[in-house]
Amino acid sequence: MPTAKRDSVASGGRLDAVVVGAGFAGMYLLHRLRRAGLSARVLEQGSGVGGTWFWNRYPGARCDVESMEYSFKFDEALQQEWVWSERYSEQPEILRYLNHVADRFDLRRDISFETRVAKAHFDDAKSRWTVTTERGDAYSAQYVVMATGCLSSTNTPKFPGLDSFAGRVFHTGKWPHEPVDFTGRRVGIIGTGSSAIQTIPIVAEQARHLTVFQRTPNFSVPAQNGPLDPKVQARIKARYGELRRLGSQMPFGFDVQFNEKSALDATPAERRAEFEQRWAHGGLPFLGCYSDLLYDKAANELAADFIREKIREIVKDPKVAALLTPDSVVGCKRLCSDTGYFETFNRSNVTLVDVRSAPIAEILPRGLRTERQSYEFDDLILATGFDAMTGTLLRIDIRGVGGATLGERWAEGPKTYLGLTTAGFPNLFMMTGPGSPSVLSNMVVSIEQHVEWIAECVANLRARGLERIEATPEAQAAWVEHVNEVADSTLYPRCNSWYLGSNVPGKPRVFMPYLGFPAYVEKCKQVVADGYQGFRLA
Ligand code: NA7
Repeated sequence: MPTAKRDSVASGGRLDAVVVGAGFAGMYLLHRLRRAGLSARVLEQGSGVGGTWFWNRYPGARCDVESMEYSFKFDEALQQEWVWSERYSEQPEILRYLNHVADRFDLRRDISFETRVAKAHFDDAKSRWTVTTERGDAYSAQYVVMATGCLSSTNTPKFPGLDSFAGRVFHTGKWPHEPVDFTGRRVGIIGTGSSAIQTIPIVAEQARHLTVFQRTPNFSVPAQNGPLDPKVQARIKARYGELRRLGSQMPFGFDVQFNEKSALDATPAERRAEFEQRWAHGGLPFLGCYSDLLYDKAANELAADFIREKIREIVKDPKVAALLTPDSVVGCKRLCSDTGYFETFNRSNVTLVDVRSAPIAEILPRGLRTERQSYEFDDLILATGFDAMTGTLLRIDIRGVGGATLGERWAEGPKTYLGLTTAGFPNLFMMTGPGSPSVLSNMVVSIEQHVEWIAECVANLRARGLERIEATPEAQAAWVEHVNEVADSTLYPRCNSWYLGSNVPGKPRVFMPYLGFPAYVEKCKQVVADGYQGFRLA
């Protein structure tokens, strides 16, 4: 992996664009901007490419979108040559893929690694941004694109005594690069979200004892992962373009086939058959079992009951099964996709502790104390999630017109136009920002759509001799209202989730992603067709 070096464009260098982040988004954007003839530099805090897949190295980390879809489609040769080994790829394979992409398109020469951005300030008179790194290097750029990822700022709750813990502490979202061995160790894990659900079965196999501290049980469906048959892969590749197109026409931008029927119109036997078939198929497509699953509480409850029954069938101890059974809405938090999660609680070396009825009071040097009792362990895993979607953007000191900070503008929650731009911050783009489908879609598909929209926009401005694009406050207000209306028509706002920011104390409760990839793409196209409607160009 390349190491940090002060590069020649820093300290006064002028660029067309600075891109923050070298994950899927920053990498493809760099490629497209270069192709459009722009000088661009990517600033990346990690020592390598990969973003999410660079940091989330915890055992069992895996994508919940199938490999054949969770990959770039922009280059035919790339999508034909890369061979995936499993239906759902594990983190190391996705990271290898992204390193391959970096080599293939010679991206590294325009990426500064181990470079954390501290500030991005807009100079109104010059219509340029100055981006300053924590090392103090400054870049002057006409455009800044925040390709900082939706789940890139980890959330570590302020547990009293955390610093006093004498053993090793890990966060799933910032896992060490060296392999971590839990053999013979007593391990405690806090959290039962997606990351925990993936890592618990693996850690349980290694550890002497694993204690799982659960505040809220989660719905999870087996991933039904396995090796990807080369014949299946070849068949997909033979009509890749067509399949990708079909995927992008679906609500989540990938192959989640939605049954058009209402769960309430089906007979109990039909419903059972549908749920069983979805369970056997595995993973997120379970959400497509009925058209009203995400809209009607009664319909949702039928699917919820099916999963609850499965949990009771799998988990032998009825008390443990009851604790693992969610009472919330299926899909309201991101549905988890697992390999042997519920089965893990049948192991004699795994204990489940409910920290909803007795919250964690403090971390002790050799374990933790809940309001009920103390537990001992040698290593602590925090699977406590992320300050999602806005966390990383707000940690950077971003100042737009008149020196207004993004933090001030977003004090009551993020406000964007199309999740791509925000009023008062000209020539600043966000990749998969709040108000875009982002985390409610196949991220790679959403990323490609945003990259292509931004690259086309910048080329369009240049061709017309324009220097500046900025969302109007009116277009932004209308978009924010629309995003909320769409969310309010669903069951998503009915539970606490990181989609709503409710996992981070003090964060405004606002539903951040936009539901409906195809409608969103149409809107973005229409905005362009109408001469960048909702934007002020100069
Ligand atoms: P999540 O889904 O936000 O899960 C975090 C977990 O940590 C969740 O079970 C939380 O319980 C728990 N948590 C957080 N704070 C506390 C405190 N203070 N006490 C006890 N438990 C706590 O993050 P993940 O990393 O698992 O997944 C994020 C996304 O990454 C996922 O949706 C996929 O898209 C990939 P809570 O539910 O808040 O009660």
